[in-house]
Amino acid sequence: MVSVKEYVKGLYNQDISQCTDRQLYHALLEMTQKAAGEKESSQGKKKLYYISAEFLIGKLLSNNLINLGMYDQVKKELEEAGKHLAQIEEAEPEPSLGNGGLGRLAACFLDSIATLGLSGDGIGLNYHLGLFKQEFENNLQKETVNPWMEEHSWLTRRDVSYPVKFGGLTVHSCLYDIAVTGYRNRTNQLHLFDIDTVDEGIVTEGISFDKEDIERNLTLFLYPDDSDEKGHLLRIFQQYFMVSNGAQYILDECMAKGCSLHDLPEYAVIQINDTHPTMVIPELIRLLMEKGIDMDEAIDIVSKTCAYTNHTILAEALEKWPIRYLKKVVPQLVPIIEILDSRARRKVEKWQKEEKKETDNSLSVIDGDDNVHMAHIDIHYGFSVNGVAYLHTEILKKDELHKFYELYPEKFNNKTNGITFRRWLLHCNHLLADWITSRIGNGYKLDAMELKKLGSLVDDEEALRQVQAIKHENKKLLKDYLLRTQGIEIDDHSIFDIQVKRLHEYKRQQMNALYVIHKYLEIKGGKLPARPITIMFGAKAAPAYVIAKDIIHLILCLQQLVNSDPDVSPYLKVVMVENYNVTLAEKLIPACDISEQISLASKEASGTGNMKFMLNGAVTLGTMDGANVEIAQLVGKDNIYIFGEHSDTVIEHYKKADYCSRDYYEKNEDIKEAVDFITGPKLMEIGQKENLERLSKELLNKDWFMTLLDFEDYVKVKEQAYADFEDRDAWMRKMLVNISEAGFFSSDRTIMQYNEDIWKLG
Ligand code: 26Q
Repeated sequence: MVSVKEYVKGLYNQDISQCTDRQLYHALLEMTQKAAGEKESSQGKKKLYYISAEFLIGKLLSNNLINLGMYDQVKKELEEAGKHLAQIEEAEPEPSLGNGGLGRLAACFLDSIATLGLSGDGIGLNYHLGLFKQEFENNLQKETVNPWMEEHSWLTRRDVSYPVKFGGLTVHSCLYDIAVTGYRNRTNQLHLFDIDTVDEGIVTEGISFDKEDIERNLTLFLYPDDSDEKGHLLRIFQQYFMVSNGAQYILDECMAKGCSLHDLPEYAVIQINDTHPTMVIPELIRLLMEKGIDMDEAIDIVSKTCAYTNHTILAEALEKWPIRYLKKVVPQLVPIIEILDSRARRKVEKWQKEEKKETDNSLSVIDGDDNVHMAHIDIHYGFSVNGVAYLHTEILKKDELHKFYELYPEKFNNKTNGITFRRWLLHCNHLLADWITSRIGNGYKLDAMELKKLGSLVDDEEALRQVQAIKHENKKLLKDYLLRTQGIEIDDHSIFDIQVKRLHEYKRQQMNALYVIHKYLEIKGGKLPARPITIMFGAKAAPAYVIAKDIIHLILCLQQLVNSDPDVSPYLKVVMVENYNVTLAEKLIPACDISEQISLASKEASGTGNMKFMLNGAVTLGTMDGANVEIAQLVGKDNIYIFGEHSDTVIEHYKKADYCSRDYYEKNEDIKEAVDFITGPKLMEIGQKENLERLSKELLNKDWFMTLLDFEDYVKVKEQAYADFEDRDAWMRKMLVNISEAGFFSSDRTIMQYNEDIWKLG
C-alpha cells in the first residue's frame, strides 16, 4: 500500500499536516477507491442481484479502510502528522439512500456478500437528495433537503445507458457504481441508476417540488411525500425506472457471459427487497418476449429467477396500486399483469376445487376494486418467500399469508435478519472491538460465533471492570459529540436509556414518552430515582404522517419542560437528537445501557437496531416481538427485560376488535395522570394545542397499537431494569452475556442461509 504521505504529496504537493480535513478526506477516498478496484471481483457462473429501492449505506471511508486492511496504517500516519481520522470523517457527507431498517439491511447484506466472497451486486436508484434532513423548530419537525453528492464522491460513472419507456415519455438512464468492499475479500458493486436531467433547482420550500416534472424529479428524492395521487404516480415512475434498468442490465450481463436466455436461472438470481421492486417480474417477462421467447416459457424462466422478501405485517404497508396508475405510467406492463392475474386465478381456482376449499378471490393479483397487489405477484411468480425473523415468518404463515402458505408451502422460509459486525462493532466501537480481540483473538471478525468465548469471562472481575470502563468511555465520547454537534448536555454517570428508530405508532415512542411524564410527576412528588436517568430518542417521521409528527412534538415539549425544571433535571433528562441517521447511530449505540425495543407484539417484523445494541453491550427492554424473541432465547430471561402482551393475544384483540383503550385509562390512575398531562396546563403552555389534543384523543379513542394495554407492565419492568443497574457487577455480567450471544445476528450468518436455501451460488 502506498503511504498517505506519498499520496497526498502527489495530489497536493503538500505534507499531511498542511492539508485541510476536506483535502485529506478526498485523498483517502481516492486511495481507498484505487485499493478497492485492485481486489478480485471475478464472476462465477451464477450471480445474485439484490434489487432494492433503498440502500442505507452510511459513510464509507472508515468502513472501507477497515475492510481493505488499511485502517491502522492510515490512522497511524495521520496521527503522526497531528491529524485524526475521526475528525476527517466528519468531512464526509452521509448518503441517506434509505428510510430505516429495510435500507440498512440491504447495506449490511452487501457487506456480507462481498465478505463471504459471493458474486452478488446491488441494484437501486441514485437519489440526489436522499431522505430529508430533519430540523426542529418550535418543537416541531421540519423537513429540508439533504444533499450528499459532491464532485469527489464514492460514485463512479459507468458507460452504461438504457432507454426506459413510460406512458408518453422515454428517458435514457445513466449508471453510477459504488464499490462494496468485503472484509479482507473481494469487491462487489452497488449499481445506482439515474438520469442526467434531474434538477435539484426545482425544490422550492422545504422539500416541495413539482411532482409531475418527471424528467427533472425522477431520482431527486427518496420516497416523495406520498399522500396524494401525484406522489403515488412518481413512486411508480421510480420503481419502474429502477426495475427496467435492473432487468436490462441483468440480461446484458448474463448474455455477455454466454448465457442463452432460456437458461437464465442458471446465471442469475434476483432477490426482491419487499414489494418495491416487484415490477421486475412483468418487466423481465416483457423483455424476454421481446427477445423472442414465448410467454409461457418467459413466465417460467422468471419464476425460477426471482425470490421475494417480506418486511412487514402491517396490512396498510403492503403495496397495492390502482391499475389506472399503472396504465398511465407503465402501459406496456398492464397486459402482462392481467395475464399473470388470470393465470393465478385459474391456478387458485383449480387448487381450491381439488382441496374442496371455499372459492374466493383473495389470492388474485388484481382485486375486485382494480388494485394490483404487488406481494401477490411476488408470491405467485417467485420461487421463494421469506420473512425476516422467526416470529414474523410464523405470523406470515399462520395469519397474514396463510392461504398462500397452504397453496405454496414449499416456497415459505425464514431468514432472521443480521447486521454487519464490521460497521456495528469494529468501526463504531473500537474500544470494545480491541478489548474483545485482546481476550479471544481476531477470529470473531470472520466467525461471529466465536464471541461465545466471552461467555467464560462472566466471573472474571477484571474483565467485568474493563467492560464497564469501556462503556463509560463510550458514554463520555457520546456526551462530547452531542455537546459539540447538537449543543445537548448529558451526564455520563446517568443511565443511558435509548430508543432510536423511525417514528411509527406501532414502535410506540409514545409509550416511552408517557413514561417520561410518569417519572417527571414522581420526581415532582419527591420520589427520586437512585441514579439520574437520561432517556434519549432519535426518530424521523414521514412528512405526511400526522400523528407521528404529534408524537415528536410531545417528546420535544417534554424535553423542554423536564430539562428546564431545576427540581427534575438533576434526576431526569430527555434528549431528542436531531436528524437521526446512520452516523448518529454509530455514536449512540456503543454508549447505550438500555435498548428500547417496545413495539406492539406481532408488529415489528424483525428490528435490527435491537441486534446492534445487544452487540455493543446494551441490555434490551422489549416486547416479545420480531427478533427480540430470538434475543431472549439466546441470552436467557436474566439478561433481558421482557414485558407486554403476547403476540397471540394481540392478534386475538384485533380479530375480535375488543381492545378499548379508555378502559385502561379509567382503571389505572398512573395511566390517567400521564395521558391527562399531555393536554394539561404545563405542556399546553409550551406546545401547540392542536397537536397535543389530537394525540391525546388518538390515545383515548383509538390507540390502534395498544399503548395503554402494555403501559403498566412497561413501567414495572423498566423500574426493575433501573434498579438492577445499581448492582454494577451483575449488570456487567448481563452486558457480557449479550455481547457473547450476539454472534447469531451477524449478517454473515444470514447471507450464508440465503445462499444455502435460496440463491445457491457456486
Ligand atoms: C411503501 C409504499 C409507498 C411509500 C413508501 C413505502 C415504504 C417505504 C419503506 C414501505 C416500507 C418501507 C420500509 C420498511 C422497513 O424498513 N421495514 C423494516 O425492515 C426491517 C428489515 O427487515 C425490519 O427489521 C423491520 O422490522 C421492518 O419494519
